[in-house]
Amino acid sequence: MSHLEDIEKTKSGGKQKSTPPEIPLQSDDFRSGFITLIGRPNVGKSSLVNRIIGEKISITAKTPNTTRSAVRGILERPGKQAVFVDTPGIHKPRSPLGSRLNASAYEAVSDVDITILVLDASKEIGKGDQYIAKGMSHNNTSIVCLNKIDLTDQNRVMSQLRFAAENLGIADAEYFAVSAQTGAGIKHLTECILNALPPGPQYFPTGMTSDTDETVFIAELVREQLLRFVKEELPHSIACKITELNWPYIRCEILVERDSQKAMVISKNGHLLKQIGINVRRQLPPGTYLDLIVKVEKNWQKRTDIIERLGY
Ligand SMILES: Nc1nc2c(ncn2[C@@H]2O[C@H](COP(=O)(O)OP(=O)(O)OP(=O)(O)O)[C@@H](O)[C@H]2O)c(=O)[nH]1
Ligand SMILES: [Mg+2]
Repeated sequence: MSHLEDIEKTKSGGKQKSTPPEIPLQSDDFRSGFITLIGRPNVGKSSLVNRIIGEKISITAKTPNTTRSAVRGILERPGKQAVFVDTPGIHKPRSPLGSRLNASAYEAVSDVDITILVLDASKEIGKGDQYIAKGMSHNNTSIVCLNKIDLTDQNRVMSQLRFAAENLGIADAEYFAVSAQTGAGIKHLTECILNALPPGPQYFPTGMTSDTDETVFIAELVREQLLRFVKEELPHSIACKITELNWPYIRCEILVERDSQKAMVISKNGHLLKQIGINVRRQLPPGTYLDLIVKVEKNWQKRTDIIERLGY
């Protein structure tokens, strides 16, 4: 079930969350597993999960540190279920929020069946990637995925793969060259992952593509649109939270850290906010009324109580 189908249910049923359908009895040869994607910020982890699942599971943006918590996308095939876990980009933290994002990525790699280290083919593979590779568990299947190959030529792709194989120190890794943008290499990657799944249970009900709560997903859609338009330090200072969902009415609070940022988000005549509202509503069922409220929560990135309250 997609997020939007969930909202459709809210519309008709008036309930905030739909009751999950019963999980059918499964045969002994069912195969399943958790596959976590890790990597530096902005390498395209969320774009890859969306491309593999075939719908928007996790928001993406040009700015680094877009993903703020582990996000699961579920892929089904007859007798198989693969749960892909998108994670925040691992980076040098400059705030308690940054530390929380890193911790959330590391939590998501412990005890999974397959770890995918995502690299950006258009950038030099560097210390950041090596650092993350070192922290990878050696108890499970490791995949190295060179993404954004549409931005570079075949020779560079080959030299990047060779460099990764010689310098990242990941034993027995399988290497893939893909583009989340064009879809190149994705089918092959997906098939290999499905073939590597160990015997296991069906973790989620049939037809479910994500387990993200619909209020969290809508707040993310608002944040994604804001990230498209705001500049400088603002992307890191923005957080969104749905405070009321009573279809067709949805109230979303946009937190910023300073009064000057509030003015930037509201902008002259509320023009920016209006545009954000239009772009988000386009992705929601027709008739949705989205109320966007901008609030100042001084230095929230440094306040662990607020970080926790926001669910990061
Ligand atoms: N050209 C090209 N751009 C890509 C590709 N994959 C992702 N991008 C772009 O790269 C940027 C970052 O993508 P994300 O998927 O948000 O990256 P991420 O690794 O999830 O980033 P964080 O959540 O910040 O860690 C976005 O502007 C994407 O559109 C690709 O294969 N080719
Ligand atoms: Mg991301």
